[in-house]
Amino acid sequence: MKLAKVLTADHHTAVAVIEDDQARILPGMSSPADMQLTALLEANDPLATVQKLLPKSKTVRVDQVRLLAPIDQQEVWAAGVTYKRSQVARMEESESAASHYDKVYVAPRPEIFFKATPSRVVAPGQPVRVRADSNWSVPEPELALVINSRLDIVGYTIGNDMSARDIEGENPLYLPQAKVYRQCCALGPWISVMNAPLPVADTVISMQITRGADTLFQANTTLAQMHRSLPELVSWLGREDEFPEGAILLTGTGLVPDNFTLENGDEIEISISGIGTLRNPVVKDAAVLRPEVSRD
Ligand code: DO4
Ligand code: MG
Repeated sequence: MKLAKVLTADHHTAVAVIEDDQARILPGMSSPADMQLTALLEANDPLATVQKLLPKSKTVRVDQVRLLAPIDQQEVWAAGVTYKRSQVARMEESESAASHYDKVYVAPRPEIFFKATPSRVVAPGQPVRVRADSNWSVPEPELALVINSRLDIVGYTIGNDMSARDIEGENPLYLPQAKVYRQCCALGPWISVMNAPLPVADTVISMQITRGADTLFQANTTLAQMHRSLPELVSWLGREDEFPEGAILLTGTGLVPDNFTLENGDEIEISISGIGTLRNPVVKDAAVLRPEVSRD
């Protein structure tokens, strides 16, 4: 079932079930508009809860609503170096930190970092940003786990962990600046809620980047290439931490374009089989928002 957060034609935020070209808008529940999705994800059986609401839904064409990012108040976290491809790319970009990436790939404790608050997350069709102070930035197409407050994986969506590789490569202590900034993450197009775990061996993640009429990058990988299991990543995220609203966990990238940087106007398309396709244009300003201020 595809559970989307939508903006209706009369400007209301609602949760809808997407079926082909139709959006079945669920009736509002007792929780506030910005917690309706969370209320469903927190239910003991989200699929059964939605099924019960469907007879009271209002059906419109999908093009009559706007898809919002499928997130309420959840924090977005991300795992890193979970695929060999990411380990190799990181070791190449950062001479000084190469051994850290090597070690974290095989260590029991994975790399997990804070990625975004909801205000930094963009919806399908909305621009993701390249920092104006980065000359080497890439999208990272990642399976995103939707987790409730009990740390159950209740759904899956697509995430783009935008990354400034030059900033991250210069010094690993710059990682938060390379990863967390305005419009640094895209999520969507909806949450796939399934009654069985995602089939790891068969799930394909693909990414295409276009500039005008040219395709600059096209590649795919599968979840089977991931070096860790999904429950393993969630259990590390939940160690000594609590997520009263649930959380979104990006699971790392298995695709890293070589000799490539995103530019203003590029288009990114990320597909994950069994979930859907997330498309976003890229924006990069000519100058940084606030110029450098010197020490004296
Ligand atoms: O350590 C840097 C970040 C790694 C990452 O984001 C990834 O592997 O996806
Ligand atoms: Mg990543």
